Amino acid sequence: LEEMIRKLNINEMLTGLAPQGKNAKDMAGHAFWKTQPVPSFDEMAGGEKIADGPIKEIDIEKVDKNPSPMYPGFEWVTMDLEDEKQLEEVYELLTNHYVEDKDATFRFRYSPSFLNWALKAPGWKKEWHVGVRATASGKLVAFISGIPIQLRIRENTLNCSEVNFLCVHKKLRSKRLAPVLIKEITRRCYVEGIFQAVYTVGNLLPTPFSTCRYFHRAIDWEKLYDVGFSPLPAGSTKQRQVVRYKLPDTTSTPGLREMQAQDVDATLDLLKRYLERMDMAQVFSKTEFEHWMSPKEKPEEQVVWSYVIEDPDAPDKITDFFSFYNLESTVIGHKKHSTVKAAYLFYYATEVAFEKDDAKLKQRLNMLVKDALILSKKAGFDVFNALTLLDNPLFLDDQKFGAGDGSLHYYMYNYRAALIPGGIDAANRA
Ligand code: MYA
Repeated sequence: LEEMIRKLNINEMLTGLAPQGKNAKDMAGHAFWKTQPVPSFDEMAGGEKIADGPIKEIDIEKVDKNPSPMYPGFEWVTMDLEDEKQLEEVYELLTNHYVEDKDATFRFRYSPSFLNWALKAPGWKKEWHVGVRATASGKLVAFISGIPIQLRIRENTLNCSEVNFLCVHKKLRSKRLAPVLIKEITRRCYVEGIFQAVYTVGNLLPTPFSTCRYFHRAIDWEKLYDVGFSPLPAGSTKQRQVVRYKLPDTTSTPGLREMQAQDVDATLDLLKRYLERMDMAQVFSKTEFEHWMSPKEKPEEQVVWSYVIEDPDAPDKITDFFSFYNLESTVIGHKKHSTVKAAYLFYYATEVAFEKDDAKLKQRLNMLVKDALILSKKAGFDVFNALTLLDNPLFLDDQKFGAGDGSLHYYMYNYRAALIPGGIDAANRA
């Protein structure tokens, strides 16, 4: 992996873009995005030299008080996600129409408890859960959402919204409804005095300031093979693959246990210090940390798993922390398996990161992530996913993660941000 990353031109690696004006006409082809306060491809070819800052001033007095007109036959609706029925409607829409892989084999299946977690984060606003209904049937046919977050990009901390779950019913695609939804969530953010947003998209749009690659680690290789997720490598056998991904029954890090309420202060302190090493990170309040790392659902609806390492020599001292969350995917049209259960590596932190000893950090992370894999297996996951962010490149190869074919591009709305190196570079940043 290190080899592969070094060979790539840094700009191309980060954004998938070829600089020197080659993308200029692509920008002109974006009828909607070329009208929006986002940097052009050409501007971003400036790479890491760009000065961070807002693109335009917004005069809150001039922001429309009402939504723009909706297409005839459809109407705006503010979804009330405290109402289980409406939460279920969003779940249904996403389950049938949200993101698929490029071969349409898998589609994300965010559970209602996941949506509760992701859309009702501390400070959430009902007005930022925007739907479109067909007037005659009342059916929910489109959705977009935002939640308020504090985001630090290098030395600047912004109050912004994180926009997610943009979805248009398959029958209404390519009718320019997405730009209407994006303009409406923008208006609703402006109304609240929020003038910047962050969002991630698999597709390339104008213009990412960072890009990560997805990596996958098989837990139940045979199932992943059955559903067409994992190929059988040439020269290998099924049996050999199963052996390759076998994991021990028990974890090995001394002092590892589930995170509990009394660990929150120490763990948040550790995570904050760890994230300071990064160019960009969400700034968590205690309430947010509690929400994201320890939601309180029934066990069968569990979304996030969080663990800490309590120093065996100094009880109450938390030296490490890791978490992962549950996001299933529907296996489209498969006879035997209806879903793949994926664990996504979420936040983690370790005191070892402050010792500035890469070899030691690599060793520690490998131990922690191996335990995370073991715990995810116990919890019934089929695959464990991670992106090339934080210090992840230090363990991906050793823990038998393989590169997926998906990338995740990071975007800001109404903010210009110099490119943020991902992968190996980020790991060496501290
Ligand atoms: S990413 C997940 C997006 N959802 C899916 O992929 C689910 C499956 N697909 C669909 O539901 C539809 O295909 C969607 C597009 C709804 C994606 N982000 O209506 P159209 C541009 C931004 O004819 P449709 C997530 O949720 C496209 O380039 N723009 O297309 C984060 C073209 O513009 P241009 C997108 O296929 C969302 C125009 O829309 C995306 O029927 C962040 C075509 O419109 C996309 N994912 O519908 C949103 N896909 O001509 C931005 C297409 O210029 C938030 N387009 O190229 C910005 C911040 C707003 C708040 C600001 C506050 C200050």
